[in-house]
Amino acid sequence: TLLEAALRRALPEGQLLLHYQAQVNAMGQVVGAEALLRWQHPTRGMVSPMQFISLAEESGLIIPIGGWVLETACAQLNQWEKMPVARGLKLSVNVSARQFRQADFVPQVSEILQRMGTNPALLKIELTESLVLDDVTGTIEKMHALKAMGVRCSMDDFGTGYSSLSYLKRLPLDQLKIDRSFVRDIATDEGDAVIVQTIIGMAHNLGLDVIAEGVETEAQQEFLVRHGCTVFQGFLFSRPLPVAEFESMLENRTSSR
Ligand code: G
Ligand code: G
Ligand code: MN
Ligand code: NA
Repeated sequence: TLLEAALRRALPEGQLLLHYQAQVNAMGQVVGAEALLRWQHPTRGMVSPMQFISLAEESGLIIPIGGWVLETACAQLNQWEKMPVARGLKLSVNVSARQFRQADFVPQVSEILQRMGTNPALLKIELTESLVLDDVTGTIEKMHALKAMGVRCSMDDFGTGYSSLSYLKRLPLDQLKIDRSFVRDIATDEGDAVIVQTIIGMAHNLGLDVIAEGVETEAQQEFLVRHGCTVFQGFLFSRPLPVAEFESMLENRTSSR
């Protein structure tokens, strides 16, 4: 297709970039960021990942693109380590099923970290429930290998898939990320409120960190804090930003404290 041909050129022509969305703790400090892929096309404008990630998966282009995302994330972490205002920030990277299923995914992550000289403890891989369910045993093995390397894993969009408790406890996860569809109506929908409380309790009982995504209002944050969730991501704090704006935001937040 036309879009596929254009996407094929995106990487060599330097049209891909990462935006960064802050992850904030209960004290309002930025403790990390999520890297979100953007495609700046010369005539189509900014193309959303919603429009091209599935195409990248089907065409196999996600393999080189996913490698570029990991390498760019590591380069960014290296930069941030040199900046007082950004030192120690963790960076979460979304990995698609097809990319994760590659036999050499773990060696590839290792190779990039080593070549870039990046501290593995600063990198977090976001996986989805459907990716895990594709091949539970294989996923567990790969997650153990990542953990041994010092890389952390987070379960993205948690609650939207079909995770069972029996294998959730077998996964060497570090974090559950509460899907924003549950956070949206947390203050008004009793069902969503119960689901969110249950996810937070489950995370704590399994010894996992928990982060809520899609936090847009003070009321949502207050509910989350009241129920023990202490890390947040959402428009209430910051939109996904180009790196220069992300860094300005860090400086402004730090100097105004
Ligand atoms: O920021 P937002 O609208 O842009 O992201 C839309 C979707 O694209 C989300 O589901 C997100 O997980 C996915 N996405 C964003 N960046 C990446 C990436 O680098 N790799 C993969 N596989 N998915 C991504
Ligand atoms: O699927 P994943 O969680 O990786 O994708 C993150 C998506 O959530 C991106 O599309 C990002 O732009 C979007 N997002 C981040 N914060 C908010 C928010 O507060 N509200 C809404 N509606 N979307 C958000
Ligand atoms: Mn994500
Ligand atoms: Na998500």
